[in-house]
Amino acid sequence: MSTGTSVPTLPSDLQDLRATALEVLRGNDLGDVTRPSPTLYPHQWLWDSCFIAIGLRHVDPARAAAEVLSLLRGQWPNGMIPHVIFAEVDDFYHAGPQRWRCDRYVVTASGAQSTGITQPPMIAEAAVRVGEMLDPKARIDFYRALLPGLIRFHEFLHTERDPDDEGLVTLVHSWESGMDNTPPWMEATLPITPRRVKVLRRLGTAEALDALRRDAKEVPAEERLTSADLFTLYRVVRELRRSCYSFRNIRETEVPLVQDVAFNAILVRANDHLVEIAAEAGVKLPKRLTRSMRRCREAMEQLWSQSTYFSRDFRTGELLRHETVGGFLPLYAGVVPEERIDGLVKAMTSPRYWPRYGVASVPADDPAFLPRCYWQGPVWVNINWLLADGLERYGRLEAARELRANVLNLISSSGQMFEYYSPLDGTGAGSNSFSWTAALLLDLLARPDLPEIQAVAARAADRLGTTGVPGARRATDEDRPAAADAG
Ligand code: 2M8
Repeated sequence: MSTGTSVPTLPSDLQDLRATALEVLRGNDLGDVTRPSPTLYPHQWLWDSCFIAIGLRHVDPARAAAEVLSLLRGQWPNGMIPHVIFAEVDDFYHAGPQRWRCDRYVVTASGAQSTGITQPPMIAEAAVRVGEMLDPKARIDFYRALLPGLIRFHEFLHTERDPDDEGLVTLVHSWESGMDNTPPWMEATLPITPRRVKVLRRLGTAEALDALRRDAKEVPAEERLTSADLFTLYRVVRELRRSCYSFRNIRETEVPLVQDVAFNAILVRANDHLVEIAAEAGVKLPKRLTRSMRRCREAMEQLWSQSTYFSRDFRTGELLRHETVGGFLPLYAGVVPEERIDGLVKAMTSPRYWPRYGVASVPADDPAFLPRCYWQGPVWVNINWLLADGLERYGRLEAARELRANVLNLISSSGQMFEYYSPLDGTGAGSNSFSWTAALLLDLLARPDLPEIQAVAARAADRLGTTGVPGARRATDEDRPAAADAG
């Protein structure tokens, strides 16, 4: 990674924040891949690398392109790009290669070890963002290098994971959604709880399992999923392994099968980007794939009910009526009819999702809500990036700025790159020195409307009685250009 020259237009205090972000990325740099954090996540994760590339492009576009291309190293012969490609480090990760034993079934493109599941398909988004920073020749070369693998990945999702041609892609593990312990997923996973966990739960002694877990050595257990949930997720891995990671076998087991709303929304957007990438590289997409893309976009409508979007159970066809931030991601996909937009914006900025900071991963009035616990309440920077991007494309510039300003306030109040933040008091939680927080901060700081975002952040900080963003008061209403807000 290059040194990342300073950005001349940035106030000096934001330069410091930027320097911290760069330091985090440099510290997590493993060569041409970046790990999410130094201790808890020592390998390469699919969607993490994509968000990381979106930030890195502002510092070193060639390195960002390498980060995206490196995901192809893990590609399976069936087209799947795995959720984790294991680095050759001493394995202290709690769900390392020995839990998956995938090398018994497949050889990845590079021979690297991997998990047997995938993750939200952010690759095309990252590719387009990185492509914007490359000169035309380098961009076309990059797209051409990426396209064959990327097309096969999208084909895998639309065929292997949509075997009944319903339009929506089905996930086989909550880790595929990226939102590991989000309530609808944990509900769907309940039937496969191992017997010993059920017994311990019944006896009220499930914390006896705490001593057996590795992840809680890095981060306080109360900021992670419960041991009962974790051991249930390990059980799902065992079933997947026994099914040789083939959907045809998996569907015959008790493994939860979910048409995840956020994943499918990200796929719809990724498909749009794939069309753009292929057009620029002069590559024709297979007809069957373009048909699947269209059907996926149309099928998103089946996930809408009354006031939000939900995930759906693949086996029963029933919506999993448990609200989460995932229900807003169709905004990112661009599939929401105009008459629903203001209602969704109102909901995401209401005290349920924005008690003090937003947008929370689970509404604050949900019985499962825990402000500092992983995907059960905290604010995640990557999800807010996706939501702001969607809002902007719908012309809701003011709302997009609110989200970005809130993220800026959250990060700058501690000056550190946490994995997630409490929506109640803004404190950081989970792993520290977390790569996608750092990378998406770099992306935010490079935005041309940064002065406007700073002004919104300053107003929010005044309202909340907090210190707010360093340098924010330099961008007052007076010195900013006439706002062209449509939102
Ligand atoms: C978290 O998930 C991993 C399993 O994939 C874990 O807890 O060990 C999630 O937040 C996921 O979305 C993220 O990609 C990963 C690495 O940051 O960590």
